[in-house]
Amino acid sequence: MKLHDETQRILESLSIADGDVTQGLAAHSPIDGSRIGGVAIDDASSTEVKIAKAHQAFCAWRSVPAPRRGELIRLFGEAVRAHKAQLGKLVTIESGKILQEGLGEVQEVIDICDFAVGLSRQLHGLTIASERPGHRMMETWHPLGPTVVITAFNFPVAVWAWNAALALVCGNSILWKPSEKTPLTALAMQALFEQASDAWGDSPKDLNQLVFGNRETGRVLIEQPQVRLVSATGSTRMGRAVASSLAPRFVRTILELGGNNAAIVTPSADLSLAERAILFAAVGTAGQRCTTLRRLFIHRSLYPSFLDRLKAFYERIMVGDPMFAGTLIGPLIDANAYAAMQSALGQARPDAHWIVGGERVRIEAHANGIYTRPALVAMRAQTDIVLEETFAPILYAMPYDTLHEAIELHNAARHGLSSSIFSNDLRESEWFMSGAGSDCGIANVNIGTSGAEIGGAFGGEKDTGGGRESGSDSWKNYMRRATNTINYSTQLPLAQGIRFDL
Ligand code: UN1
Repeated sequence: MKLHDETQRILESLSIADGDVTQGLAAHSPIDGSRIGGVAIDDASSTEVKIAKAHQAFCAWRSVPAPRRGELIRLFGEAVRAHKAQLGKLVTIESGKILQEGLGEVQEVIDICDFAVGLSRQLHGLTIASERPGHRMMETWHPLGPTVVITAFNFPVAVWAWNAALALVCGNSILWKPSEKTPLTALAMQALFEQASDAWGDSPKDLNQLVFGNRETGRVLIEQPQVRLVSATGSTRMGRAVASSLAPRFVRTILELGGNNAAIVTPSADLSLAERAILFAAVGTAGQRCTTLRRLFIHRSLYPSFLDRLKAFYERIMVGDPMFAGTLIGPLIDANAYAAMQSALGQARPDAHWIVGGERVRIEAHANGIYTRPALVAMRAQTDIVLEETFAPILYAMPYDTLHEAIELHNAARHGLSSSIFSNDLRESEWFMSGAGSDCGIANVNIGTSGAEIGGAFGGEKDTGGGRESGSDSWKNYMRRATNTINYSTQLPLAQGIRFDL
């Protein structure tokens, strides 16, 4: 069946009638470059109307008890669970990631819903000892306001869900601007969300609204005074523009702006475990995850032999149609990604011992899909191009002599998202995770840089933007904190012992 028909069949099974609009934003599949549907686009005035509706929805939703808000997310999560197979396929068709990863992404949506449901009964603050007799201090957490969520093509549904599931149980309303490259998976999520809202009962309308458009729509979206939080995933350039336009109004941001993630392979590493972990992290999702492994520091004693092992995998790993069971690498998102990859390899070449892979793969049935072999580059040193994040499957490998040197090289990147060490030496792994070790938001031992679970806080430092989403106490980003001091005595003692007698 043609991808267009298959896509429309999935959308119909989710009761979506408007996934094939011809005027507006066209959706294409990177599998073969063909048009698979289209959505209507928002202009400045329709975006403003949506923001006003989001504000209204927020004003009603913030007074609904949090566990009741959690019930909506439970219903939504159940709906996603029931449709996991179709949704996983849709993610694969629209983003090009292999079916296993498409299904994994949908599972990530289900997982964060489960997490958010539990959380809806645990939005708790502290009680704090007061220095004044007959007084009590406490913290309460309140809904923050309409929340804008901007997501990228590579995780078209999970990253929205990390934000939306939490923000909704926290009492906020959502305006979601998906990537222009993946509008149909967003339509699917929206349809299931609306079905869950109907099943919930009298939930306010417009709790989650989609905004389709271009950069201009994005600008309108973040310039409205009602918006209190913007959570954006994408390039550092985009994040910098968002942050600087919001700073004068002190609108809160959660920024997740990519990474130039690295791993260190030490002499004590379990090499067969390391090579599998490195491969998944470096070539999974065709190198198009924020958490993709892009730099590898190998102890000099292992440098040639371990690289040879990796090279053998690179030479035989299967690139092709992401729907086929044996495929491990699907297409790149578009021709720009391939051009960026070629340009990076060209810049690396003079400083490389050798490069394996990187060439275009022609898939006969999908002549217009952009497929490439992943590239492994044995570098002489960490040059400027290695310090750039190129959103493609390129892994630069470099030797190191001491762990101190490896950590310095590791932390030299501008980004600070994810990192790993492969070591069975307790001293080395603890050093790597310590304050003097990796400067990233994620520091792993004996697993790769990608594929984080939803239970931990996700995000990183420096050019990654500093935001934290998903698990742990990330929910606090979606709420405002009030400190309450209650005097239950008949006296009025002042703090700091100040006397102010009338
Ligand atoms: C991203 O690439 O923006 O840790 C998110 C991972 C996934 C999420 C990646 N759970 O690789």
